[in-house]
Amino acid sequence: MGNCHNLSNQCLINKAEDENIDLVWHRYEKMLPLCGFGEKGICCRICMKGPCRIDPFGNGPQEGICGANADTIVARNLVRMIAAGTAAHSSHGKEIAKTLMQVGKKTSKSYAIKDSEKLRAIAKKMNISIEGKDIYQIAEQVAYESLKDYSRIEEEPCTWLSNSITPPRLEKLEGLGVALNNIESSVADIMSRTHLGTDADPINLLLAGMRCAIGDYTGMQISTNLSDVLFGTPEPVISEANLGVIKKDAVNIAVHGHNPLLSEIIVDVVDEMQQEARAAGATAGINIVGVCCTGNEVLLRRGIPMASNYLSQELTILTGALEAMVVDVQCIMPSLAKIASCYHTKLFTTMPEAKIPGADHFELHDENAVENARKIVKQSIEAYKRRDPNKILIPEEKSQIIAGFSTESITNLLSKIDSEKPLRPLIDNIVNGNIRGVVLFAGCNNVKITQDYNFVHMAKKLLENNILILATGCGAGAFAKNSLMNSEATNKYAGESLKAVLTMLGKEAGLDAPLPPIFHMGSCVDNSRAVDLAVNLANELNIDLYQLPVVASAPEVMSEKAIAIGTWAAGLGMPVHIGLMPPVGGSPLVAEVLTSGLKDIVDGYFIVEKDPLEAASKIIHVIEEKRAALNVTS
Ligand code: XCC
Repeated sequence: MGNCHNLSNQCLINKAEDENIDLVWHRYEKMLPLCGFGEKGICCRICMKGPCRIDPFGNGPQEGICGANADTIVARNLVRMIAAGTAAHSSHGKEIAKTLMQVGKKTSKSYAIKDSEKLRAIAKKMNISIEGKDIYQIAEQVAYESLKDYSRIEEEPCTWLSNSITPPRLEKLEGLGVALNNIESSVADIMSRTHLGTDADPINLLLAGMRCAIGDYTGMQISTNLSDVLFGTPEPVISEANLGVIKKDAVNIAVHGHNPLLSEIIVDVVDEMQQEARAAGATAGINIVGVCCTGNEVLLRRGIPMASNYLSQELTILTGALEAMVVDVQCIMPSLAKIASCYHTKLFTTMPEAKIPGADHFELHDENAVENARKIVKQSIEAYKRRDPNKILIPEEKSQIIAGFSTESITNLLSKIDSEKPLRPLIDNIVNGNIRGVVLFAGCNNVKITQDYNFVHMAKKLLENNILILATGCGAGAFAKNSLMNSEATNKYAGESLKAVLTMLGKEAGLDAPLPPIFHMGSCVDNSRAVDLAVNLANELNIDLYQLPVVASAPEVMSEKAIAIGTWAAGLGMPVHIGLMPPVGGSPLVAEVLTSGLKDIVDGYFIVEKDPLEAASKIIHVIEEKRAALNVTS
């Protein structure tokens, strides 16, 4: 088979059809029509008297067997989604914190401290004295204090919450009783209060959901910051994205999931095994590529190219040139095992909590991480020998990207212009209107929307209107794949004044081209980086977060984690655009609270709009309103 141009996804979807392989899009078609009760959130499976469903048209039952009405059922279902998202993100952070603890105790065989300067800065932020302590003692104490955020009994708010948001925001959250003291108990609280016959008040449930979502935010702060200590704080890096990064003559290994604990080690061991791969006939050696947020983690820190974001993960195997997919946790389609079995591709699971029938399980622990990573790479080299050349179809499409925009790297760059007040150049350009505002794109792909379409079309309109974009997760993947994260994109899509700012910053960065118009800040847990930047701006201006002309957007929202992120973003005061209605349509009350009532309580709220151009217009309107309220209308 030859190469196909442009339609990189479509040609592989056609290939799947020729080979009778079902992909996510086919399974979606087969699932239609989707369950209307489920979509509206009015199906209750919380006890075994039912399942109950409320008739949304008012003709049938309006109460479940226990008497719970649509408002209670919808609110309970929604907050359980938030709890699942929070559990996922924060357990990721806990793993990282436990690893840092082992490093601090000098019992780790596989990990070390890569960014000691950041570790010291974190200790300072956490009020941990570093006087007379060596780096290991500091690491141990930082890890210990971070782990306390998962287990504190005392009532004071989590350390990683109170040290990372603006003082007025903390006060507001404390006043509402949502400045949580313990991430894990906030998840347990949701499970407990949503048990049959406990909390039936939708507003009380939603408030608990907000507290839990703030726990999601807290866990993200821990994940991002402690990962930077262990693996390095991202600096701008040039790489490539899209399926074209898979090389025909290489042993291709995809790392997929979320937690960098495994992928970092895989990247480390590859160097020593290049020769072995060449000896097996792979003239281009070993090529690691990324998928989803594990992909974002290794892209930002190691420059590893990104093959795919969420929805097209199966297509990486369809290329027929992927020797192995190594997965850790979250967003991994169980279908990968079946598709891999149609090819020579090995699927390796690595975490005790994430096994997939049909995959090979190499469990990753600190004591065996390097050894198991070597075994995985070795088996991938073996798999290369079993490739079927007739099955290979690698789309040529790939885009050049500049990634690696951590809060620190942005601040360092700005400090070249103003070393005393590094944020000033950014603030000045926002105040004078060269940059009208900032939109943080986060969240997933959803099969209900043509993959990446809404991200791309919204971004182009926002850029044209001189709005700077930050991106994480699969949103960042969408922009990376679609050539929106390079200097050319600035020249092509940014409005004149935004282009001028990015050109000036590009010069400061030593490029003879502008910075990209969309800053890749990392994986989903790295949404905390965007918050850090916004908090620094707000503190510098002595205002609260909600006053900034900043909006968050998840146009292709899908996972429970995305619901948790959207909820805390609103809780921190941001208007949050989502491209699809979460399953709350069955309760006009809950829908109204989320899209409007919330604004009176926490300043942030949800804007639901599927059409990307309409969504961009609404966001531009909100940004202009915020500018007017700040009196910066120029
Ligand atoms: Fe998953 Fe993070 Fe969503 Fe992508 S963006 S589909 S959650 S990989 Ni987080």
